[in-house]
Amino acid sequence: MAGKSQDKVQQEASIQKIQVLEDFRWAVTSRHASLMGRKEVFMGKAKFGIFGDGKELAQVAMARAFQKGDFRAGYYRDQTFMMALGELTVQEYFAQLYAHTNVEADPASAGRLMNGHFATRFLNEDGSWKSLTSQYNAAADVSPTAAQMPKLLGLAFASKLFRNNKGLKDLTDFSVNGNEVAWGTIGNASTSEGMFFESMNAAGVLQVPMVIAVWDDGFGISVPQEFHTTKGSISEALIGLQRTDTENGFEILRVKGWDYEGLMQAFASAGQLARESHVPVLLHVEEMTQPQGHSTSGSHERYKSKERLQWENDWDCILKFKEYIISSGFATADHLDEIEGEVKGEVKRQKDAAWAAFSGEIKVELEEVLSLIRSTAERSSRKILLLQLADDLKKTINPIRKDVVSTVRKILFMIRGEGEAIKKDLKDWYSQLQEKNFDRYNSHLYSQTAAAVSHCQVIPAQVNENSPLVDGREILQAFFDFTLEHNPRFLAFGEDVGKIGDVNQAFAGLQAKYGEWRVMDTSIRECTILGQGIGAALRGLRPMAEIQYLDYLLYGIQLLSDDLATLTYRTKGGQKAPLIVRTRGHRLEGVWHSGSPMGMILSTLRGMIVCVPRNMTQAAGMYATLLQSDEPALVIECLNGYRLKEQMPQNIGEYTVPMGIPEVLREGSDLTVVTYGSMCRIVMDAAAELAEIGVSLEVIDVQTLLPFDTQGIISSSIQKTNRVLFADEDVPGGGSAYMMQQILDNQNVYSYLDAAPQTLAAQAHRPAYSTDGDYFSKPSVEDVVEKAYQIMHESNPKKFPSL
Ligand SMILES: Cc1ncc(C[n+]2csc(CCOP(=O)(O)OP(=O)(O)O)c2C)c(N)n1
Repeated sequence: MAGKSQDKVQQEASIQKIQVLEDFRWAVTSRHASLMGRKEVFMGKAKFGIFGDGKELAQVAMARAFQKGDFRAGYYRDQTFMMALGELTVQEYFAQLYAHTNVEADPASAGRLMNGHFATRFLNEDGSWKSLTSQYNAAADVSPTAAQMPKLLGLAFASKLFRNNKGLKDLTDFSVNGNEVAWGTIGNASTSEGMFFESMNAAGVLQVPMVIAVWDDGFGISVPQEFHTTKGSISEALIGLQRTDTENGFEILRVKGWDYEGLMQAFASAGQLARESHVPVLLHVEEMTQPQGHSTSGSHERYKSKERLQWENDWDCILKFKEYIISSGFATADHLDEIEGEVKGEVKRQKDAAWAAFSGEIKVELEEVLSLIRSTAERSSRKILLLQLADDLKKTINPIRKDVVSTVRKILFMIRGEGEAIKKDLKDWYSQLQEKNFDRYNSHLYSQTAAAVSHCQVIPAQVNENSPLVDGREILQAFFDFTLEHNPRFLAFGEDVGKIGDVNQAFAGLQAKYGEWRVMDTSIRECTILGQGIGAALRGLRPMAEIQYLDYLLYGIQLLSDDLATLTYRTKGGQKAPLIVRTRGHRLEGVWHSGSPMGMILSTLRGMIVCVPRNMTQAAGMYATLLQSDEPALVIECLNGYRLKEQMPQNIGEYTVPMGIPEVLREGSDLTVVTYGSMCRIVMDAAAELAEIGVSLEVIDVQTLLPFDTQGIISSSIQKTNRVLFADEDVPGGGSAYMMQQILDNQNVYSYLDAAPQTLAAQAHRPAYSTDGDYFSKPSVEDVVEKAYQIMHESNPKKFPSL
């Protein structure tokens, strides 16, 4: 084979030199951003700082291997990677440190997340998808250690689907033949988390293109490595995952965090292997440092020995990079100093620009309000006090919005007794500011796009006397069949979902009909089943992840709460993952198969839709609505409803059930009973019994708990009956208390009530086993009858004597 021409060799050397110096520029840019960032916190200009110093070199190598269409799911040290990709300017970096609430200033989180939480925008302003294959993608970070792992698995899983499911091949804005690699980063100590191990095992089983880089600096805050990991090394501990000639598994690579050439090679080969062959790779980057310690919360001199601190100085990756560049002849020490000098100046310039933009917005508000307070003071009897408050506000060093708003609120309270003409200007200004501040700090908990559930088209189910009575599960089966046929992006997976079509057979026969890439089994790992779903939904698919029983949602509730439920909020509409989580719960048998922990769900999953269908007809309609929308949801089917008979709607797959609209199941005049799920049948039975003694119940099925009765249907009912009971099978103070709070706080029913509003719930313990266990643990027909009767007795003891 002929050797390379002299020209070619020279050309390659010059490209290499340009690249090396570019990488050097990024590494020192990032380092100076870290150094200046820490000072900003200590000067009181930002609340907290966590930085990527000591991890720069590996990240420029990762950026070189990262391609358009790829995804990153990492953590708070990844600033160099983001900068080197061109997805984070220094100015944006500082804007986040200051908590600048502008999306243009901080595109990752609009000031909602503390610094070091990275994200790119996947969506246009109207919520439609950008072309993800034409851009670099970073899934929005979360703070809990290792919580990026399940989503990382899901992002990689999506590539697997795109490569193998031919029905997706036209979705070229989302994937080109599943060539996209999902790159993860994690700290060495965080690999101790269960989520890390669960994700690693799943990735090995699924053989997905996931490269997980462990940034190993020997500590987790103050705790040294030997306390974290068996054998003190995650790559040693995981050696059993290593693939062999005959078995699938992981490729495991080790490299030093200061070794530029080694890093470039390792990331390039990891990327290639994952991209081409869908082999997952663990890349253990050892001997990293943390020059400024963990964060601004304290000094690492408290827990690192003198020797360790000295070692960290000597093996600093930028120092080593400089040595490498000089010894390879790419640049002289003077040239590198010159570059670093320029970089430092540029970092400072961008930092100052970020501060000017951040503080400038607040200053405008401050100046406006000062002038308004002064003019209000001229008309007010509290003139001196108001001028004093204005003066104090003006003197505030580095004022923030709270200073402005809190002064205005104090003044408005102070002058509450004065005439409207005096207060008007300030009140009007404050009310406009409240709107702006709502948008800055409180918006986007739910979708604000045209695809929000509230905008979905309502199509009623069509049933008539000829509609056949079938088992509830057959209605779901018909719905899933229709959806698999008509919506190529839809897929379902979970424990026992594939071959047998789930434990209650709503997917029976559908894997055989549509294939293993549409309806699939997973191993027993609730958290990463949800991660698979989040990742696939982030990449434009419509996954349905099944949790076999509601009781086991606990294994995944942290992920749903920290990641999925906050996603739209924490990116201010920059990313979405409209995952549908399907599960079944409420009544069946015993401590772990009949739970109804709605309180837990309602307090942790704000940001998700929560549907509680009373039967499978309603469930199928809810799924249809959700698949039209861009919001993530949890749907809890009734465990005891799969064999109950329902009429098969003629337009299965097409009819929808609106979200947040309760249904009146029975009209009545004495007492409104608000309930949902399996309790609907029990309350309806109780209503029939009570009717015989002249008590007329109005029974309302709320249908969805989030959103909750957006049209005031319950208050209309209470206006008629003047009494209300909230009934469910959660613990006391759980779902029933939530429903009562929603009505009392939001629907102003107090003046219509003739009796105290009440709740009826299960016992505080989990339900005991078997039918008797259920009877003595959960509300029964008799419980509802007696409770409703008691309310009637209190209103009219003569007509309803005590029991
Ligand atoms: C679930 C969870 N537990 C604890 C913390 C607090 N915490 C933040 S970072 C950290 C140490 C992480 O160390 P490591 O994974 O080695 O990453 P490094 O910061 O060293 O890069 C801890 C304990 C957290 N964020 N999340």
